[in-house]
Amino acid sequence: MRAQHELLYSRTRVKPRYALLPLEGVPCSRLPAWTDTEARVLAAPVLGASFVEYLLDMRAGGGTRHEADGRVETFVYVLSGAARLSIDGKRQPALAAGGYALIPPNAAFELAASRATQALLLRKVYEPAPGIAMFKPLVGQASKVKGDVYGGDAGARLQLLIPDDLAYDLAMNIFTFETGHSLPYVETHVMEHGLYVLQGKGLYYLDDTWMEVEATDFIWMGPYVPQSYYATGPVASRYIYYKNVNREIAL
Ligand code: UGY
Ligand code: MN
Repeated sequence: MRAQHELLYSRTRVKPRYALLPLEGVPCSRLPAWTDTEARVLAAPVLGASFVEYLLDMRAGGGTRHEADGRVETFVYVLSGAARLSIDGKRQPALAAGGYALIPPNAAFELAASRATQALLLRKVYEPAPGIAMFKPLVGQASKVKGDVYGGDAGARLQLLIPDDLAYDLAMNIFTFETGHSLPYVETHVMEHGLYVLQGKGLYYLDDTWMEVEATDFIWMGPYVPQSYYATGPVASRYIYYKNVNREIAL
């Protein structure tokens, strides 16, 4: 928010095939299924995305109780704080910063913040595939996931939070770039991204324009939007992003 005597300006860009949403421009709302929680809707079908992504701020004791609907899968990633998670009534390891879970559409879950907690939450209609069984719930911690050298550049590392397995129809990855390192080319692909910058800053190439981005920015990239990234420092930059994978393209 700017003081009344300051000019208004914004890096926000909303285009038909991509959007850059600096957090300061996204107001909070509340959701019926979440108590003591403020939600910012980062991506939604009305934007052009085929998934929903929220940034959630839960007060201590806030959270949700979710019944399985057999249709929508949920990914949660804790940015700060700590939360208790149960899946189908079974207590899971507590989720602290970097803790995450992927819950299949046929499972119920409860999430409760033990103290003030910020988390990203993504919801997507699960796409079944012939001969592929439904995956089991997955709970992990990002700091325990190995970072692979990307494109032969040790200054660019990729962590796959969800195993590279046909059972999953989505990827959630964390990219870490040392200052001055970049994606090796301008990518153009059918998959979408919902991307949240965790740390640092850089330049994102979206469609045909370089744009400055920094920690807490969200980017939606629709199918086939040309994209690339340079980390500009002074600290390494990291972002977490969603990608739909492993399924035939519907006709
Ligand atoms: O996995 C990806 O498509 C990734 N390289 N894209 C991105 O970081 N914009
Ligand atoms: Mn990409």
